[in-house]
Amino acid sequence: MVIDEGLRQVLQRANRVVVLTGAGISAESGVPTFREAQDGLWDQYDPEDVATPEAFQRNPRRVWAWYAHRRQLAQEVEPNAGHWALVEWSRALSWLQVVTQNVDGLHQRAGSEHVIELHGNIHRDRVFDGPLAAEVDDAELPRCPETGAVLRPDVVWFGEQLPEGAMEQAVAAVRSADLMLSVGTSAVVQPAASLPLEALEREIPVVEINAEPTPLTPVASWHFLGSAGELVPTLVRSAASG
Ligand code: BV8
Repeated sequence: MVIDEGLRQVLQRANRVVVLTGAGISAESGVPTFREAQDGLWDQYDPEDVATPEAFQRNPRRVWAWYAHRRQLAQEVEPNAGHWALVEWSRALSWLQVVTQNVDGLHQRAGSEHVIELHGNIHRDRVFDGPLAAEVDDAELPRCPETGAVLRPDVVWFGEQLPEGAMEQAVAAVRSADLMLSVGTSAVVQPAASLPLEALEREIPVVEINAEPTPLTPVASWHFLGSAGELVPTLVRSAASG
């Protein structure tokens, strides 16, 4: 990772940093990325088949099996050097705001505070407020102990609104930042993917760290191809080197 003079200056002057993260920052903890989560056991389903309200309405048992599998994985792993480096950096700044698309809760486990979870959290459940398809046998489904209502994972599915206020908070953080990072995301899912573009429109530098090029790569102020677990700590060390 070659950090040129321009980036070194930006890192050293940075005081208010927003970091957008995706599945790539959790990959080295052993959590399959969202795309990989469709491999192995799940390669026969595409996200539209298991991560939409319609999929749950039609086949809640199958959707629960996928989320229970991923919840178990997320419970068994630990944060990695990428998560930890953001916590360390936050201590040297006025503030560092993590805005994550991940539902695994690893940023919080590493010690990041006030994390904005744009797509919810796989460790939480909430009541499913739609009707289930008539033919569904809902006998085995998890239910709210108080009301008996069918529960669903508290994540945002495709076609669903983000949690109340999440995007507003994220946009506000971007607008008052002096540096933004995009780490480990394929940068295609909206509206999360619009956040780095909002920064660039306001001439706030955006640094991308990802294992492969994305639609953000050509417009990012700097981009580094590689692993978050290695490159994020290197970037943080450069910022702290004064
Ligand atoms: C909404 C939670 C509005 C669930 C997720 C056409 C055009 C534009 C938009 C749309 C469209 N059609 C539909 C839409 C809207 C849709 C969307 O954006 N679709 C995309 C596919 C085009 N968006 C929505 O539906 C959103 N809601 O728009 O509502 C609305 C308006 C009115 C009325 C109602 C609604 C909701 C989207 C949220 C969906 N939920 N997750 C769950 O997790 O099960 S999305 C899920 O996939 C993730 O959360 C993440 O956001 C997204 C992409 O995943 P990534 O995190 O980027 O992971 P991915 O695997 O893709 O990439 C990982 C990257 O890391 C890779 O690039 C890889 O190279 C890299 N990597 C791997 N290892 C490493 C690494 N990098 C560094 N180091 C490593 N070690």
